[in-house]
Amino acid sequence: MRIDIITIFPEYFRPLHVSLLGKAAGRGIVEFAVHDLRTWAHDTHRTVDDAPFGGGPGMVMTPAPWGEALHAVTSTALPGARLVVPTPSGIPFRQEMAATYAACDHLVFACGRYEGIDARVIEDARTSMVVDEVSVGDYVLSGGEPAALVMIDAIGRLLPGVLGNVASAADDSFGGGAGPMAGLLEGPVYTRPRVWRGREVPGVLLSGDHAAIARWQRDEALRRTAAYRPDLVAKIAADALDARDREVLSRAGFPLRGEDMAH
Ligand code: 6GU
Repeated sequence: MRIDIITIFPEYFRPLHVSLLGKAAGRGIVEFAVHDLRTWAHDTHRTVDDAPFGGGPGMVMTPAPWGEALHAVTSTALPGARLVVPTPSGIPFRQEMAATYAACDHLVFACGRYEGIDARVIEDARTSMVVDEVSVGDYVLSGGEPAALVMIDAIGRLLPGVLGNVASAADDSFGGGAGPMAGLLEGPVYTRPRVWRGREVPGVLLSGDHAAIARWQRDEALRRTAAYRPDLVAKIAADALDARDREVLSRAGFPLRGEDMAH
């Protein structure tokens, strides 16, 4: 996979050379190219922003440098290249979108600062490629750079050969797909020592009883999801909850729907 990033802060992307993504890049699984937007700003001050038409606070990124930058970067685009524009007013970035992007050969991230990029840049880009305006959560960051890093990390770890254990992606919170833990947050995990500061690892995990372990892990996942993300529990299909699931949720004080009780 090729990932181009256009930004006024190229140094922001140094973390791409670290850890899992750095190793994937070293092995040729992903190739990163970070471009300084100011390369395409031609006045003496290399200006990339201006006051917004219509008034208001902050500055808007001007269209000319972006137009040239996107032309330069996409002139060598691979077929099916997609443009991702991080913005708090975009569609929510979710695990399924990370999986969709991980199946692409070429992604271009256009990182805006200030109050955003002149809207005509996105309109114009849409005439030649698929463009997604994407948000990483309901809070405001000072620019698209940290959001792009978050998305690239989520995408990169899904690329074939990046994760050591192929099963580990399917086990993640949100990664369950059609698996038994689909739609649930992952519960707690433990390792040696068996006792630490007087706290014991739950006995069932040492029992060797794989069915009991799986059931306990599902109970914990249900409890955690009910406590932290009741919106996710509400999204689970009624027929995906067995009697024990409903008992665990009910004891956790989670209000069960009529259709859940019918099963
Ligand atoms: Cl993608 N960009 C910015 N600037 N803020 C955000 C965001 C993106 N997602 C959530 N907040």
